[in-house]
Amino acid sequence: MTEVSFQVCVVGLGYIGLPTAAMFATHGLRVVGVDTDPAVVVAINGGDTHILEPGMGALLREAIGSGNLTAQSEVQTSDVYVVAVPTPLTPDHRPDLGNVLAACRSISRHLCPGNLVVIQSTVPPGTTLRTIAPLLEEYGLRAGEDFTLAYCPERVLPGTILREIVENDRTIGGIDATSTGRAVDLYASFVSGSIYGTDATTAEMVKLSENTFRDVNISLANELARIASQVGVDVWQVIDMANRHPRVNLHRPGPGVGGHCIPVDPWFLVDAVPEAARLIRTGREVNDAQPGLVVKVVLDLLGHTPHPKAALLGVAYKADVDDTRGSPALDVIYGLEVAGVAVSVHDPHMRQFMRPQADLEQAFRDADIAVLLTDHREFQSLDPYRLGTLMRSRNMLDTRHCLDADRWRKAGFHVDVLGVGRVLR
Ligand code: SAJ
Repeated sequence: MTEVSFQVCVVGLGYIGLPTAAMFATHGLRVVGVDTDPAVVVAINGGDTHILEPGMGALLREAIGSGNLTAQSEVQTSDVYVVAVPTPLTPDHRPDLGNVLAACRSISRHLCPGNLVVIQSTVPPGTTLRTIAPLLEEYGLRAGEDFTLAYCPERVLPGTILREIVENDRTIGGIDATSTGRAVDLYASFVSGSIYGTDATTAEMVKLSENTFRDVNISLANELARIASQVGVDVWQVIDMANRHPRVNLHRPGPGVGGHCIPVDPWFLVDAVPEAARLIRTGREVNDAQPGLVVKVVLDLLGHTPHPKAALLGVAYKADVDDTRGSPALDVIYGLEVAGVAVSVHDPHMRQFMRPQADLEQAFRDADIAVLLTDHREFQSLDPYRLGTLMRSRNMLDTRHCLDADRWRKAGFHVDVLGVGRVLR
């Protein structure tokens, strides 16, 4: 019998895996976290978090200080294995399960009778039962008989992860009732929310349905913005008033849908059952077209300005985070630069970005237009009078309905707001 040094092995130490590993460790379990990035392993063992999440540093130091958490680059023999690795899309919008399958192959070599394996990564419906179980059985153990296997999706919101990872209700689905029960007991070690047991495929579908609900509803808001622009009404006032209805919850239009979940997960359903997932595919296409519409509006506003320059406010995919993964701002930058517009980017939340960042005044200096792409809270207190004096012409396009347009207009700006008075085709 192989000596078991750890109770839980968490494979993947990203924005889900690291908080999860630290939670298990600070609730009395001996945990080894595994990551393929040596820099991540070194940082975590030194108590330094690479995940910029409020409270993560303190939780990690508590976990490391307790002696219950260590990070390594290889899977270690444990009682429980948790897979929390990314599942991105291929260029043709197919699920890329490479990381999950590699993690499961590493685990299968260590599997012993009585072990539990939990998949947290977002996967297409049926993956745990039909793809992962057989892969884990390659050394002869039988899923459900020799080891238990369950799917436990995560639904934390970046920025509030450490509260939500404990308080959110959870869905956990096993390949059989015993697997469900064992996984529920594991997460009950730190989860205060209600835990709902089901089967693995249902749990996979629950996760995908949550994010697809959001993506489709954002696409509805974006389509209403286009219609409102052409009808000649203010979509933000329409949404605000429609949401006074006790059962209406229209989402918010924007320059597109970013992050590495909302724009990704719906494609898992489209890929699984393409002939049925028509609305879901259309929603994705509507949202993916938003950055191009923003570029078109900016170019319209710039007209024939010689050597135009745009100041972009915000590059993160959503307010008050420092993450640009899938950010629509990246598409806007590309589209403007391809059209010959010089672009300077200012984002107070970005510590490191793929291009030199301008400070606020550098960004606005000699600009012909400012485009707000991310509604970071800092932008609401910008001084239009000071910034206006730096610009060549005072144009502002607010794609998030974030600014006080009247205040900017009083400072001499021509202000356009996405979905208000500007025809979005
Ligand atoms: N967005 C809009 N309009 C809206 C809401 C969002 O344009 O009304 C945009 C945001 O600006 C952003 C993108 O959509 O670019 C995604 O934003 P988000 O608020 O959905 O945030 P995420 O992706 O960080 O978190 C989502 C959450 N899922 C749901 O709310 C159903 C979170 O609970 C999940 O855990 C997370 O995806 C995930 O990792 O799956």
